[in-house]
Amino acid sequence: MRVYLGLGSNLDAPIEQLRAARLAISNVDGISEIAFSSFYQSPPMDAKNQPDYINAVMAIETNLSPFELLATTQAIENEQGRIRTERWGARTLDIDILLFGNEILNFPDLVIPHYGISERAFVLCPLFEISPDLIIPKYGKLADLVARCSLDNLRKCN
Ligand code: A4P
Ligand code: MG
Repeated sequence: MRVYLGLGSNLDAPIEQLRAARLAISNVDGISEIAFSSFYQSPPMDAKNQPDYINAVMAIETNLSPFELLATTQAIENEQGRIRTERWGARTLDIDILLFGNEILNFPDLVIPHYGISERAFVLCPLFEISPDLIIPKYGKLADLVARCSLDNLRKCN
């Protein structure tokens, strides 16, 4: 199954956090990396007094189920020192499952496509960079979503 993961960090050397996460994810049995986007910097959404985020998107091929994958990505978040204090608080590593093939899942603890995918520039731009032709279940063509989204505060780092 082709899966897209959104990675984000705004603490403790964010680019290094994302590089470490990429390695950890690629090393999981049942996961192989297909593509990894550039890094993108942006201010935190709706939160003040937090450092800027670095975000990236990773495409993988996996034979894990959606919930196995969620458990795996949460374990990697925990290994990289994330402490969940407040929702939307600053974090060393956040891994969101953006897309799982063409599946639509609506469980309390797993919503796919990820609920922010259609409007967040820091998700849409790296996704477009690695898979410009994607059609997103429920939301339509990725290219149309990118065209509608404000890119004002997003900066490509490399
Ligand atoms: N969950 C449900 N669906 C999913 C999914 N598709 N992938 C559940 C991953 N997790 C999913 O997540 C809370 C719960 O969401 C999990 O227990 C899981 O069962 P969390 O990672 O513990 O908490 P969170 O990340 O603080 O909440 P949430 O809702 O994931 O926040 P977001 O939407 O990820 O936003 N600004 C910039 N510039 N860049 C960012 O990356 N990120 C956030 C966090 C805020 N502002 C940001 C950024
Ligand atoms: Mg999250």
